[in-house]
Amino acid sequence: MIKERILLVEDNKALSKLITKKMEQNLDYEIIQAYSYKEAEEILEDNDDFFIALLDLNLPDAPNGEIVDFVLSKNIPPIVLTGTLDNSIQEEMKSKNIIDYVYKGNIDDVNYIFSLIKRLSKNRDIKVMVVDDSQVTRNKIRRVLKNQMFKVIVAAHGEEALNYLEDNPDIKLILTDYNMPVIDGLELTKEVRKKYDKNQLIIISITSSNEQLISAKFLKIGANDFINKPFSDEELICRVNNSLETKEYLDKMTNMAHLDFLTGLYNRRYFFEEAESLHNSKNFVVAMIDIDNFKKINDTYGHDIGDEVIKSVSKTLKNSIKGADIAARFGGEEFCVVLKNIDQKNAIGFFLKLKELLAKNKINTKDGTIKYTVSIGLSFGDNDDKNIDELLNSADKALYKAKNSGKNRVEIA
Ligand code: GH3
Ligand code: MG
Ligand code: MG
Repeated sequence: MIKERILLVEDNKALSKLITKKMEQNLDYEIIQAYSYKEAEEILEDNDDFFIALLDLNLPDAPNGEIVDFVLSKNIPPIVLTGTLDNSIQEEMKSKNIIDYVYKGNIDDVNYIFSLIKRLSKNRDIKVMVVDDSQVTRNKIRRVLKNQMFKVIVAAHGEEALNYLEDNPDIKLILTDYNMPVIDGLELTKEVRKKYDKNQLIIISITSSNEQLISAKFLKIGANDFINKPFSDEELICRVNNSLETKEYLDKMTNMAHLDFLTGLYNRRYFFEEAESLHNSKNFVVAMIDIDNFKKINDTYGHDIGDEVIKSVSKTLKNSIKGADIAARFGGEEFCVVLKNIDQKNAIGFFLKLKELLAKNKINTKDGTIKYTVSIGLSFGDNDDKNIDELLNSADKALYKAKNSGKNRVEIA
């Protein structure tokens, strides 16, 4: 895959090299360096497809930040680097559609750029809805968020917001005003919380500083945070980023608690949580899969090669299932797969093919490549009979039958 590119225009070659080196170590972007306005011009003439640009305000052939307008005219969002903290320049830059204004004083500031770029790459996939009856405020917030690369939807009141949310269930964050016609911010928050909890959808309320009681009320009914009016662009961005980072951290923790460490498949505990929903499905199949003679693989080639075999099974499982199907590692070299909405004939076909696919996998060892086989036991369910424990039990019995009939087989309970 071709890497996206970042343009770095900086005449201090030592700093440019340092930033480039650190960025290439930390981020998955190709960095194109220019040391002057003219060089940047030539590069962009050739190809102006850049994710962002990092721009020094003071270049030998463009001493007053001319590069910023030039890059903006090419629709590339800029991060401005500056050696001075001069207020008037800062104010002038803030009126432009730049991502951020970074003082390049020391290594911490350079590190800040990396975290900013990582944030921006995530923001591109995040939908934010701004709900405010004032068009001026709406547009101001939209502009700030767009400069941070968010996908932004605006709504003029709570009812409109609820309609948009219905059509865009992937909205991750709502910024809402309090006073609005039809449905106000509090009502909106209450409605949204009926469907989405605090970790699924972030709500930040925007209230006037004389409405402290309202802010508290927002928090009590489930807003994640609030911002007092008037607020600076920076405060808005920081509040939004903080909430998103908390959410991402929690998502990661939840994910880790659900996944098996070695394979990234669901773990046994999470499998049972997921299996709860099975009583809503018709026609599903439960398969217990166990690697044949695995102990021998471990004994002959070592535990690490054993782990490689386990990972290779997992990879094939992940690639073979789709949508709502579940694949979990139950422990050791034992796996469970549930396929939903499938009839018995197709299910048997699927697992016979899976068995063949697994038998083709090759594992490289220092003593040459090795292959392995699996045995599979199946049991079938639909919504009105057996619970998951019973189904697992019969799949286990079928597996036992497969092992006793010579292994490398699919058996049915
Ligand atoms: P069968 O064909 O009847 O399934 O025999 P088997 O040798 O595959 O099964 P058995 O249950 O006798 O041995 C499984 C072995 O798997 C024993 C255990 O040490 C090993 N094992 C369990 N977990 C792991 C793991 O995470 N990594 C590795 N490498 N080995 C593991
Ligand atoms: Mg085994
Ligand atoms: Mg076993």
